[in-house]
Amino acid sequence: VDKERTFCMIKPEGVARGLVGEILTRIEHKGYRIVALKMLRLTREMAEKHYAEHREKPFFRELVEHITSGPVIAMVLEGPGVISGLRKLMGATNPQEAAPGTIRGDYALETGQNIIHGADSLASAEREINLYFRPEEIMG
Ligand code: DAT
Ligand code: MG
Repeated sequence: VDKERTFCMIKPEGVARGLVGEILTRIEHKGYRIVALKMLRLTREMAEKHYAEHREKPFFRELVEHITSGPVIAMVLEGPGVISGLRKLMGATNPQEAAPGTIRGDYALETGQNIIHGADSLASAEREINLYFRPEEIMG
């Protein structure tokens, strides 16, 4: 669907390293529309909701510490196939396995510092968009 939407976040290390412009450029050059965007610092509660699917993982605590460690950029992206398309722009979860040319492949080395988050399915995209944005904050 042309109006498919996904949720994307530039994680604290991406903001701290000054990669916001580079990442937004890649997203826009691909042709996706940024239909909502904000900078915020996650509370522990928000982080635990965001990563609820990983609650039982050994790295959950670390994950919550990390995502709350500094400001992030949260956004809603729109375009044909944007959910899987963003995942392709991001590259593999482990940046050492991410292909060159992908965001993680080009700018990261550690799984725990992999710069960018993107929803992995339609259900996740809808859940995450609603976690961060009110309907009136999303430009149609
Ligand atoms: P992705 O961010 O590619 O969707 P995921 O949903 O499996 O990956 O995991 C969420 C985040 O958790 C990931 O971006 C980095 C961290 N993570 C994943 N696997 C990890 C591991 N084995 N050790 C430490 N951190 C991990
Ligand atoms: Mg994931």
